[in-house]
Amino acid sequence: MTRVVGHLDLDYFFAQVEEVHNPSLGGLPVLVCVYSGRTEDSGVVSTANYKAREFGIKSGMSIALAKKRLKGTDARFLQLHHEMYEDTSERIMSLLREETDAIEQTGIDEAFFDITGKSKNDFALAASTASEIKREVLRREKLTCSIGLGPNKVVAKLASDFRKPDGLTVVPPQSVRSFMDPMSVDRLYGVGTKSSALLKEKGITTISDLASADFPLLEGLFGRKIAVYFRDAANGVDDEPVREKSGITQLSRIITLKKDSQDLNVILMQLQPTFENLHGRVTERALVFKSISVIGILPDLSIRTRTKTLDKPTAQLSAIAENAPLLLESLLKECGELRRVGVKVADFDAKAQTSLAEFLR
Ligand code: TTP
Ligand code: MG
Repeated sequence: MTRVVGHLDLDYFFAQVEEVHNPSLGGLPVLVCVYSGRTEDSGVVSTANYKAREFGIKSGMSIALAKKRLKGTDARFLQLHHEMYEDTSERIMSLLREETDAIEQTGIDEAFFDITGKSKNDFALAASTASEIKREVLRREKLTCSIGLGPNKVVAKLASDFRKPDGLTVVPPQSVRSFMDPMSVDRLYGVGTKSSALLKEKGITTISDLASADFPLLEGLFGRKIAVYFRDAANGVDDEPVREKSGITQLSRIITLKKDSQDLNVILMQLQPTFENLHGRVTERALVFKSISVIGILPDLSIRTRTKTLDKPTAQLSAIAENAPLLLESLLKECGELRRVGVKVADFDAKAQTSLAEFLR
């Protein structure tokens, strides 16, 4: 089935948020910097507005070099306000969630979204939805963003990057090849610096070169799995779904015992109902876990834990229900009375949650 997938990326995000909060910055080169504190100018540029970019300013550049390039201008060098960017990002992601069928956040200022259902598979309708999203972001947050639309994530990502700032680039299925073919191979989602250097050594410089490259050659360079991904992506083929990631590293549930206790059965009676609750939260998020822990909090509030690592990841309730009592028994042998007790699952299987392209990045 053909899909309509979008990618949204805020323009010069940290610097733009700073401009919104301080309108007197309007029109000036603005740089948001990470100061290391060693000397007044040690540190790097996190990002810069487009005015500053006219002077060759880039993310990651040293502050000292940026100052040199901007000598004689009225440039403003600002400190990071990470919480402010996080808050703004969270509001924009909720907005995007409201306006689309599904989203997948891939960074503080970017996300894929799926509007196949909402646009009834019609790219013209999808384009007006994308315009509406841009208008809403501007209305609610006073921020501009760039959006790309395509039949999958690979194309959508290239499209959002194509026209910036304040861009909207729509690439329907019939235009995919002509849109991608002339682009440099390192623009492709998942092709990092190392892979692109290897490809360029073999004379593969454009996406079209990669699309028609000898498959055994690619397989020799990268192994089968990655070679298949590169070949398909270069041909505009990508079946990765847009799916929300939890971003969490552990889930736990802790209860306070009715009375401090050292009795395994008494504690288990109270702890058991949390197993199902915890398991429900695991399955809701489609996670698989590889470790289970029991946490005990003593009357003096010190904490003891016991952890079991499983042979392979699982999402089974029985893995919790069978291992937690054994862990609790072993914990009680060592520490006497408990005041609070909990159970935790962690070591979620990253591969189950990450697409190959992201893994490569
Ligand atoms: P980007 O989206 O890569 O950059 P940007 O939003 O500043 O500019 P563009 O208009 O080209 O999208 O990154 C988002 C934010 O992440 C950026 O505002 C600051 C931060 N960032 C860094 O701190 N260091 C970096 O090297 C990069 C690339 C980004
Ligand atoms: Mg951005």
